[in-house]
Amino acid sequence: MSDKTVFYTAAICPYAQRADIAFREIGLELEKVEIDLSNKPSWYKDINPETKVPALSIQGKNIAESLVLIELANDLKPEVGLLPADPVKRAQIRFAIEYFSSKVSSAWYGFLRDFKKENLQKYSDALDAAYARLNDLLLEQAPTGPYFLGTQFSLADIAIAPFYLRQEATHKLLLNGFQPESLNKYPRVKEWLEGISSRPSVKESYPGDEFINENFKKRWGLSSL
Ligand SMILES: N[C@@H](CCC(=O)N[C@@H](CS)C(=O)NCC(=O)O)C(=O)O
Repeated sequence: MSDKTVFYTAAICPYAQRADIAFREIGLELEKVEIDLSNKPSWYKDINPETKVPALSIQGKNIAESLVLIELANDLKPEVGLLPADPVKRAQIRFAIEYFSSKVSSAWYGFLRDFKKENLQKYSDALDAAYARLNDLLLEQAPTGPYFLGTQFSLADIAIAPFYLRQEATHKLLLNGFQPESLNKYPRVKEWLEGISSRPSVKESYPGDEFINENFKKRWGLSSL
């Protein structure tokens, strides 16, 4: 097995973008291989038997799963500070990642699966409830952002940004710029979501709203509401 570091990714995939951001943040030198998810090469199962992206070949080993890979990025270069040393803060970061995924992203996926105007209010209510809680979590860390911890960019921002960007893309292009009420109610949440969206590693690893929407429209058969 070669000692080359190879990152297997796909532009559409938010999980893969998590790893991409983390590798950029630590300045990991790697070769990038784009996997066509609609026509996966047969050799890819030797890299990741689950045949999902992201995966990384490093030091002759193959590692998969986005949350494992962003933790690996932190472990390779702890001095960058993507995860602070304090065990309680580390737990709070991991909790925020899990919370966003189970409350915000799952409400969004649920809405996409049954994409109708009459479901918008329920979706909006779910976002408002989640952002109220996230506001508390953010204020517990720091009174201002732009990041989850305040000024230090961390794994919480890395794990959440790719999902937020894709959600926003659908809000802008398929929901006529819809925004949940809570974003105006909680300036710390708004500042945080803007802060993570404009981080260079996040912007540079994002393929753009149009690309995401075209792909979603094809995959989910969506059109603007
Ligand atoms: N739990 C995995 C999820 C990765 C995942 O679902 N990747 C999707 C693309 S976004 C994939 O590779 N799908 C291909 C397939 O399921 O065949 C992670 O966090 O890395």
